Amino acid sequence: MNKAAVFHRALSPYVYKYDEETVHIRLMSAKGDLDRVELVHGDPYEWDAEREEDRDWNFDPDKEKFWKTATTPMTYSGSDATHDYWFVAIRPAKKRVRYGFRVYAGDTSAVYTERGWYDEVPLDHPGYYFAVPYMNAVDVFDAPAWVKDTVWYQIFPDRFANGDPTNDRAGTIAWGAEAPAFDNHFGGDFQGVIDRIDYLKALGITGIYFCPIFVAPSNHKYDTLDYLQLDPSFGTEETFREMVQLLHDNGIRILLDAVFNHVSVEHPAFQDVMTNGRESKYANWFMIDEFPVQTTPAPNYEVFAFEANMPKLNTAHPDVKDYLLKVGRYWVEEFQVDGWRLDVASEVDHAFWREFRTEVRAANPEAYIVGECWTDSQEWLLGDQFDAVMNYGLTEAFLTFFATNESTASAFSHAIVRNLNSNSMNVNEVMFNLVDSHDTPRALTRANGDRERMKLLMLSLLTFTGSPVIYYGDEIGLTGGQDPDNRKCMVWDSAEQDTELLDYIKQLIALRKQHTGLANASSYQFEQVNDETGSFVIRRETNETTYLIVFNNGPEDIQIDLAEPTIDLLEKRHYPQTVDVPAVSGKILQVIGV
Ligand code: ARE
Ligand code: CA
Repeated sequence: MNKAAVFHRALSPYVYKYDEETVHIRLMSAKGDLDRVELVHGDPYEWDAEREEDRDWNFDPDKEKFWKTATTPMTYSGSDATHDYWFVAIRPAKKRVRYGFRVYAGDTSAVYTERGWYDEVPLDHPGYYFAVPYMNAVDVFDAPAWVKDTVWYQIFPDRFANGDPTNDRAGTIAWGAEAPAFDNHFGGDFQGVIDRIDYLKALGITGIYFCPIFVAPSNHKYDTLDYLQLDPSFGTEETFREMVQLLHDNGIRILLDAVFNHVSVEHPAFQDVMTNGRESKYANWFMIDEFPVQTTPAPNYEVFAFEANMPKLNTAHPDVKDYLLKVGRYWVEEFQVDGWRLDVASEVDHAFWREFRTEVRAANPEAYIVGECWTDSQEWLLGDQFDAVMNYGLTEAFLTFFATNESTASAFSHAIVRNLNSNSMNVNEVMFNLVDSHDTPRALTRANGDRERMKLLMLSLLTFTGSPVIYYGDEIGLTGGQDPDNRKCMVWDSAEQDTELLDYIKQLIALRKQHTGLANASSYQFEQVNDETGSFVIRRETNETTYLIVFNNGPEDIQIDLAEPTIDLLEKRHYPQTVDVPAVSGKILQVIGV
């Protein structure tokens, strides 16, 4: 037994309140070390019945006492490269629980508590154990439920559709006439989205994430000049309002991009500091090393990355907070925007994000808040800041397996299990899951243009737990390397579109909407993982439905024998007990339920 590897902390994602009645508890252990794990748990104030008269709030080491405990088996929920994960959900009668773990390896067992290891369950006092002291309803993670059922579409506004050439800025290039560059514009706008509503409805997406739309000098608009003004090349407030209304009327939600880490060097506040130096009333809006401010040869103030044209805002300053919180509220209140994607979120302070959540949720209690964090994001996902993050941790696992076929089925399963166990299930269910974006090469390019690999990648994304995102153009076979090549103009000539890929993705989106179990099931279980054939089966279960999704990532056509536990389920639906899965393809089997 490898006790050193057994790990639990009394905090998310190892223990958390899944809902007002339910506590989820996880334990990690060395891969293959433990045969089974039991949760030992009880009410911290409840003693064994026969000893009731002994009830004594003060611990009396001389008195023999018996704390009342129960035992509940934990389930093995998967492994990554080095650890096994164990899970249990319990519903404490009095919304409080003390708990520990009895672990078994071969013919040995031991009890792991907050105070360390014991041979037997220490019954003299619950004080030894990990605790959920009390489950206050307001502390339960409250992401908006509509996100689970949303299929997102990310639009880079300048490149989706040019519906109104009259708002094109000087120098705008004819649609698709040149390769995208860091400084060229193609005239995409809100009218273009309005004109293409039938395309979006036919695709089946139910949410659009717009890259920044506020006035800014660049073509990407991540260098904001005024958060309360739409960029005129995208259209007027009236057209924006018309677009929002039309999208909402068609069941499509809207997410805007909040770029609060920094502004443009041309922002009036920064320009005032450049002119008036220390005397400027905005001097403390930024982090200036010394005056006078200089932008060359290197900025003497904090910036995003090394970008002198992106001075970092001091979001701890009360005036900056007021300014930005007003923005966060304004677009939700005035235009019914459904939420925010937060740019460079992990570099802005937590205190600001806590106030931001309060402000935005006051304006719309159902607003979705998703941060751009590329690494472990636990400290933003405790329920007081973000609902989710852009799940780039998953992106690389998906691409290196399905797109480039560089990793094995077991390595893929390890990466997914690790990702799912690094966040609470509440977060996993509303994660913003993407295979590419305006900041990465396109998935089809990573797949070297292989449409079958792209289809398998989309099958995985669209049957995964959480909220899937399609980057505009991926559905019709757009390619592109690193920024700016990944921001080509959308292709509207169907003769130039990969209509087979488009039809396949439309079917997947329709399936996901028809079978809510694929969107809402919290379980995501790997079975039959086979590195020789590059195949595995995913089991997803809700109370009334079980889905098996079979994947064959390898070059050979194969047959997958659905393992024993599945066959009895299969009998109920008379599905074949073996499934033929051609090379580089997958299938969704609904084995029971409606
Ligand atoms: C572009 C080029 C740069 C070039 C610059 C010159 O990419 O190489 O130096 O132009 O002007 C926006 C534009 C970009 C532009 C950038 C800077 O969209 O086209 O760069 O501004 O001018 C990290 C951050 C993450 C950030 C990415 C870009 O963590 O927050 O870098 N993403 C957001 C937006 C971007 C936007 C900005 C930030 C700035 O989504 O579109 O860029 O507001 C690893 C790391 C990540 C890293 C990621 C990508 O995975 O873990 O931390 O993201 O690589 O580089
Ligand atoms: Ca235009």
